[in-house]
Amino acid sequence: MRLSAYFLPTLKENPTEAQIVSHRYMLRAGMIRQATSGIYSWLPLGLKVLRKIEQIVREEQNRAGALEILMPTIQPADLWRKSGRYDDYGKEMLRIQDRHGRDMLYGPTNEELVTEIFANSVKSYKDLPKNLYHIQWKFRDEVRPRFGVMRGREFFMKDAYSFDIDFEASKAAYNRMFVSYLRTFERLGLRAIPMAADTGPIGGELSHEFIILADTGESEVFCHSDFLEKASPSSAVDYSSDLQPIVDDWTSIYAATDEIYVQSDFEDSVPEDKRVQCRGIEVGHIFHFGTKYSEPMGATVLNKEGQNVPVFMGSYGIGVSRLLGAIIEASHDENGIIWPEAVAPYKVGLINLKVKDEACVKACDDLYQKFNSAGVDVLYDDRDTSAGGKFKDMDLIGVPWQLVIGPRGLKNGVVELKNRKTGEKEEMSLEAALSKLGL
Ligand code: 5CA
Repeated sequence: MRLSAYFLPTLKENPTEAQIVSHRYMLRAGMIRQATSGIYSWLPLGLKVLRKIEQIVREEQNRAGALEILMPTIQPADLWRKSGRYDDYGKEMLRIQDRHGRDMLYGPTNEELVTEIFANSVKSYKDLPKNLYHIQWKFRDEVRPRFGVMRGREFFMKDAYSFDIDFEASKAAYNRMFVSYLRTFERLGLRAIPMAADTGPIGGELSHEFIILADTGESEVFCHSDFLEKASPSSAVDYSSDLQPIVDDWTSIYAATDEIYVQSDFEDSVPEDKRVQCRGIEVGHIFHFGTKYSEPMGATVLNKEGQNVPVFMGSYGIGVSRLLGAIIEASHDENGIIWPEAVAPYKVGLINLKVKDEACVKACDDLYQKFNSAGVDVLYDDRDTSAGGKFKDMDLIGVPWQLVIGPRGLKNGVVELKNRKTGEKEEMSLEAALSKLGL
């Protein structure tokens, strides 16, 4: 992408409404704009990262055997009356009426709708297990929307729903999602810690929140420092095998949010020098809730004995749009964002220091062509602006590599390659720079 043709409305000043660094940088880097409280438009740079995160989440869901569907954002209220949650959900639910006066709502989550889809189509234990997921916008009329995409009112969520014949099978489904979450967050360059958690309005008896440690997080958390060094399951993990040992390994050491934290348990199970007490951002939440929805909504199947039984269910959420904020909170410096390569909007920022110099233009245009043909995402700063401004913008938007082309360097046959994360700058031949960038 040529910057001269892009839409990247960066801001020099810190927007006053943004209290935390990720919100500030997302506004300053021209990634999002607020439409109204807790509701955002996604500009090209923000949308590109959102899509990259979404794709990693999708790949790991598919790998774990979940099947992608797409349910609507608007749902009929009657479905929620059936489960008994229409009144329980309170003011957080955005209620709407259509032109015929029928009650509708903008979905805050999808247990009811997916249970109905399942109930209408699956009749036998032979069709189980099933796990259906979608990645769709949700709306919750939060009391205090804040911190940009971290706590929005409209936000993008991956939600998966598992259906099984009994508790044992349902626990195996829960374990598959547990392991796939560890892998997903690892691929996103994050260390997310599974913590025993409260189930809130979703309900159920077994639940883990996946939490990233960060000062700006909304929850207070307590855990063992060993979590910070633990290796995540590899891509070779076999989802058809028994995953209980992996789940046991990740749940045998202490980690809890303040909602269920018990001081004496923490102190008894974690040596003093290993105790971590800090704040965290919830990026995922998984629940097992048995027959809480299948029973009232009539989601039953015939079991081996020919009896009709309600299915055991779980639901599994990842805050896809929240993850942008969480990644920035975990990876930034005073100059801007530092994207992990897996989710970076562009891998290389190509900076032409002098757009009036023919040799520079030719060298940059050639390079731009090369990157594009090799399928390397490149952002080419071909604007007629100051070098200082170009460096600042490139640092702010956090592209992992900056390749700087100037007239003096070209004369000496060298270019400059900067690593955004380490800040290291190196002069080298163009060939050497390209080979470092995988070309
Ligand atoms: N139905 C279940 C699981 S599918 C559910 O809704 N779980 S949840 O309420 O915990 O939400 C799942 C994830 O969405 C959370 O872990 C969080 O990362 C994200 N999330 C929840 N509320 C918001 C919000 N207001 N803004 C941004 N992300 C949110």
